[in-house]
Amino acid sequence: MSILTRRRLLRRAALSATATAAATGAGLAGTAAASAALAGCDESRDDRPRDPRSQPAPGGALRFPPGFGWGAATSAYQIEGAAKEDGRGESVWDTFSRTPGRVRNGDTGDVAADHYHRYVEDLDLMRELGLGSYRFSISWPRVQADGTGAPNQRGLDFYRRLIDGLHERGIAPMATLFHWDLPQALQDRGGWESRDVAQRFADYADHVFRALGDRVPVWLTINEPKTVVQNGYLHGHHAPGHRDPQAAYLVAHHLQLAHGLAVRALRAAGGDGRIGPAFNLHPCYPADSSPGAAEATRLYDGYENRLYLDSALTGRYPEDVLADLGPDSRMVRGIRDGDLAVISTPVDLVAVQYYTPIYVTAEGGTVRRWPTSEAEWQQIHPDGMYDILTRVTRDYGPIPLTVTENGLPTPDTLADDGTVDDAGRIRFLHDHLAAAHRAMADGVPLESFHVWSLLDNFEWAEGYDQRWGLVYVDYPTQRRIPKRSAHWYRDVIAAGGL
Ligand code: GCO
Repeated sequence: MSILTRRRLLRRAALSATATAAATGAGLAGTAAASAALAGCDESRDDRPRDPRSQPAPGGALRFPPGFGWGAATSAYQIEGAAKEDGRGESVWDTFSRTPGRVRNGDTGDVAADHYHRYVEDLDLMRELGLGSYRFSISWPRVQADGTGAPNQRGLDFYRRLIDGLHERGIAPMATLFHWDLPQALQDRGGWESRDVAQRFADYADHVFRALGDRVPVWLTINEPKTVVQNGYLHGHHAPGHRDPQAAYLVAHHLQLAHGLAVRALRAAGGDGRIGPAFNLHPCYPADSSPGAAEATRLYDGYENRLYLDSALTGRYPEDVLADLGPDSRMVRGIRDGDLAVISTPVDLVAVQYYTPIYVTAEGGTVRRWPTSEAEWQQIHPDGMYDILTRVTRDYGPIPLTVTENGLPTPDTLADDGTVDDAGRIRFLHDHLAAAHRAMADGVPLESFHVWSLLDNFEWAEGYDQRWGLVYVDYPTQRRIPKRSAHWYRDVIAAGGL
């Protein structure tokens, strides 16, 4: 399967198959392929969220170990707003979201959940939930408006206040250095296609470590490099909106390189902070029992998972993926001596983000096996959480793991009595936490779990249409209303289990 064929086989495949085929005309079946994939859905195996009255009660059988990190996650561009304040520069997402037709309803992150101004209220919400860990991201263009040079003190001060507020409330900060908001000035210089941007990232990371390194126990380098590769450079429905497979995999290499350089920067800066990558991993299963499906699934898994895991944890890119890309691909030509040693600089933990499995046909297409959430790329399959966690431990050894994202969008509405009943989220989280617990019982060193997301927020190309939060945000007033799932999660945390 060549790289061009691969273009339809990627994350959020059903969503993007039509766009990709339209963009390339590369012999893809396009809409027909997407419909055929959807037709493969086995509706008889329905684990759709069930009757809210049968929700499992907290305090039951599944205990998590003392000290387990009960958390929630967000990212800067999705919640902060304050797009032009305190010296913040433009990011690729400012550019992308302001480009007509790129984001649903023309939504942007200009205001988002206004967290930049309401962070104290949000910290108090976290305390009320009983969170032990909060994963957020630092906005590169707040720290360096154009991605280079001296850091912007006002930008760093915001994160210092946030981090101090977490400590005051007994919540451990977990900071992601890059959650997709590349300074636009760096994009103008080639973005992640430019090897130099990896070095710029290391310099930015160094500034952040020196300013905040004494107060952040866990750092994550790059959030979901795969999504930048696939959504940003293959399908074009995320910033910077390119559709260029050759560029995409060169970008993958540079993102991995940037990760390794940032790990080295933390070590050089000293201190006790731990660091690791944040990968969205997808368990890949053959859609049927044919040998062809097994073979196609293996390569698919290479692109989805091993490309990132192997390079960071074993210092090798998977041979099958390199062979598929070909020796003349921009990525393979872009790998220099010593790069893999940098990329595989030892890390302290690996962050796993799990949302959906993928079922692969002998032709290299995908089929749907489980009901989806409002996000049509997301099949609800809690066992996938067990499978991906146990697989990482089996294949890469007993490195500590954290789940840094897991969640779903639900059609939440604010009722007249002021409540938001998101029963589907409770069922989903219950079942995924139970699967994580099972993985731990089978030896996975999982230390924490973060629900995506703390707050409703800007869901990238979907704008504000999808609500992923434990806490409802009434955007016109910016009022926060904890959903039923927030109350449930609070009780789970208090009970130490399900
Ligand atoms: C991602 C990101 C988050 C998303 C979440 C829901 O995985 O795409 O890390 O920013 O909002 O995953 O799609």
